[in-house]
Amino acid sequence: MKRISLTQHLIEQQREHDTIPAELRLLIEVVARACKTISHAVGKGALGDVLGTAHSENIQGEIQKKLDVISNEILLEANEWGGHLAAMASEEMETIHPIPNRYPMGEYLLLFDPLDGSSNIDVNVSIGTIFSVLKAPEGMHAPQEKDFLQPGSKQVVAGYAVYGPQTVLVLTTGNGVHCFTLDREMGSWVLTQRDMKIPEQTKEYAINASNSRHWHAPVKRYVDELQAGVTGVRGKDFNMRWVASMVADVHRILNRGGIFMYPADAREPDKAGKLRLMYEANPMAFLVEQAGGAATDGARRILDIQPEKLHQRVPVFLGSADEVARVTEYHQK
Ligand code: P6P
Repeated sequence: MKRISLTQHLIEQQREHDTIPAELRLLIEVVARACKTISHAVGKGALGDVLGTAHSENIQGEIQKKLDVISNEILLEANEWGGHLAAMASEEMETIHPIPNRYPMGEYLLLFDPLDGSSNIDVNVSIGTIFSVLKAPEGMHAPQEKDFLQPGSKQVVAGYAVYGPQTVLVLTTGNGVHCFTLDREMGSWVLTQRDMKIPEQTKEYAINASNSRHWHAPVKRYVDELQAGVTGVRGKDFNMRWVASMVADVHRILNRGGIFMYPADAREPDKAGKLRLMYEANPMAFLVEQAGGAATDGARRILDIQPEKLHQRVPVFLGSADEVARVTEYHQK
């Protein structure tokens, strides 16, 4: 594949599809640069005094790791001066973050999980950044939470970075899913996979199986059938993976197929699973659908869900289209 930079790719996409105006290209390049900075910080590990907890809690009531806070700051600082955003929202911040008055306000809203998979930080397992871009409502002057509450189908950009053996950036602007690998010597993002596609069939599933006694019947039935393998109705054996970093599991699925599940379960009946709609499920659903896969909450297409709260959670079933259709059908029965 001809090795082109992120900038050249975005300009070529703009020429071909007219979907990436200059302000949006700037936004993507600024976020990509911030992911480079986060990758650098993550890569220091114990040498950089970045491991361990920050002795603070986030809105989710989760203890923040130092790198959660550092990554959040990196994204805020990188994006607030550029004039391309009206406001930002993050898993690590209770309320939205309007652009300070000293900077011009743009027409986009940026949402992110600055460092997803925090339980893996201190043990050197892949983690990542997830981000989503919406357009600010017409005529909006002072951004409020309600301006962010748009269904995932309104996203104009979604992407993630994985800080793993390689640092990769996976991006969609609505015309396919493309992967860039960080060339650390040059400090540049290089296009390494164009138009990623998820196989409709798979032999791999991802779920935290330690919760199986809490699963509702449709999930229990679906996973039991996978585990029965050739001896059961599926007639073939399956393999299981669970990284406990959504970005790593989704990246594997985009590369070789699979189904990722984080269902609601009986542990907390009024809690709709663990993952957040606005900055985890929605961006990943946009990417997965653009790669020919599917993403539902067990009943509805994730991208059709009308959000009610910025940090609301949602059950997630995403990946190979045939498997998502099957487990979703089981929920209808
Ligand atoms: P569990 C990471 O904390 C995360 O939000 C996702 O990245 C990941 O898929 C999930 O939670 C892991 O959850 O319950 O297995 O630790």
